[in-house]
Amino acid sequence: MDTKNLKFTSKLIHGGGYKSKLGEVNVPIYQSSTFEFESAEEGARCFNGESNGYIYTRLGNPTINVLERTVADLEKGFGGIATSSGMGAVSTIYMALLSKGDHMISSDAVYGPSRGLMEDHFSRFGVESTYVDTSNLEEIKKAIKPNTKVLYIETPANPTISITDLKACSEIAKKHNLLLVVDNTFSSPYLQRPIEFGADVVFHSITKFINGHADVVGGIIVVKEEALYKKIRSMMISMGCNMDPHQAYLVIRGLKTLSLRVERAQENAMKIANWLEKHTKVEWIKYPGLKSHPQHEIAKKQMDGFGSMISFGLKGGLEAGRVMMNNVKLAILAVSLGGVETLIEHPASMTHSKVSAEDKKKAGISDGLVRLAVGIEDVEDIIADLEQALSKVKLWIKDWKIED
Ligand code: LCS
Repeated sequence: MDTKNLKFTSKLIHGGGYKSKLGEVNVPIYQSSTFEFESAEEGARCFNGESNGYIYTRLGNPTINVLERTVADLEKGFGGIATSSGMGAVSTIYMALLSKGDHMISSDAVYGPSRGLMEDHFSRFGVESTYVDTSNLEEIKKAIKPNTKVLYIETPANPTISITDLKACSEIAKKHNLLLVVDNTFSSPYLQRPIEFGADVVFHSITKFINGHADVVGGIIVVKEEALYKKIRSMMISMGCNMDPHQAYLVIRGLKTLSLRVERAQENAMKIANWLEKHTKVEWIKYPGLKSHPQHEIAKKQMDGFGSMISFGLKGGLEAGRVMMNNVKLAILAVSLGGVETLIEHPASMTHSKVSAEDKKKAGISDGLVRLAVGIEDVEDIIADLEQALSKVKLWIKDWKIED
C-alpha cells in the first residue's frame, strides 16, 4: 500500500510500505548478517547500484529499512538512516558534513556529548566550532565566518528547554549557504517536523520518544534531499554505526503508539507544569506550554504541542535537589527521557557533578535545576509523588527554617 497520503498516526501503523509474502501482520526480524545472491551477475548488479537487493546488514537490511522509510515519511524527508545510537547519528553527521578547516555553529545548550565530541575530538582534525544562544538570532549571525558550513541546533534543548526559531534559522542558513541540522529528539516528529521549516538534516536519539519504552538505544537521521542522503548514508556504512535488525524491530513496535504516548504525556506535563509554577519551593520553571516560557510564541508557531519535558529550579539549590531526588518513589531517578515512565534527574548532583561552575553556567545548568521527563501514568499519582518528595525539602535562611 502507498502510505504517502495517510495521516500521521495511520503512517505509524502502516508505515514503511512492508509487503508481507506470508501474511504476517508484523514486520519480521531479518536477523541475518548477509544475503544470498541469485547469481554472480545479480551480485554485481547489487554492488553497482542497478539492483536494490540486500547484500550485507551493515549496508542495509529489510527490517531496518522499514523503520528508516517510516521515520523518513513522518519527517517528510527523502530517506532515513538508522544508527546504533543517537550519538552514532551525531558522529555520522559531523563526519559527513565537516572537513578540516570547516566551522560549525551550535547551541550552547546542546546535549553535552554532542558538544564534547566536537570540542574534544573533531577539533583534533581541524574542525572549528562556536557555541551561542541560538534562541537569539543575532548571536547566530555574529558567529558566522567565511568557513562556516553547518548550523546545528537542538530545539527544545537538553536540559534547558530553550527553543530556537526553525524558520528563521533556515533563512539564515540559506542566505549564508550553510546546512541546517536539527536534533529533533525532544519533540519527536509527532510534534515538530523541521524539514517543513527548511532544515536539511534532522535526527533523533531513537532511544527516546520514537522507541518510547526505555529498552533500546538507537538513532535515526532523516535527510531532505537525495544527494545529501547518499553522502550521509555512505558515511554511516563506512563508520559501521548501523542499527541491528532486532533493535529495529523493537523500535517499529514502540513507534506504533507514538501519537498516543506523546498526547498523554504532554497532557500530564501541562497539568504538572501549572502545578509546579505555583509551588512555593519552586523558584522558576521552563515548559514551552506556559506563557512564562521565553519562547512560548515560537513554540506555538513550530510545534504541534508542547511536549513532556519540564525543567524547574528548586529554591535551596544543590541540597534541595539532592533531597528531592532521594525521596521520589514513583518518578524514577534516572537519565534519559521519552519513555512511558516518568523519569527525574538533578544535573548538578548527578550528570554534571564533576563539571566546573563556569561550564555549568555556560550550559545554563543552575544548582537547583531539576529535569522531569513526564510519563503516561495517571497524573494525580505523579503529582502526589512530587509533592511528597518536595515536602522533604527544607528551606533555610541562615539558621532559620523558613518553610516545611
Ligand atoms: N540528542 C539529545 C537531545 C539527547 O537527549 C541524547 C541523549 C542524544 C542526542 C544522544 O542519544 P543516545 O546516543 O543516548 O541515543 N540524551 C540523554 C539524556 O538526556 N540522558 O541520557 C541520555
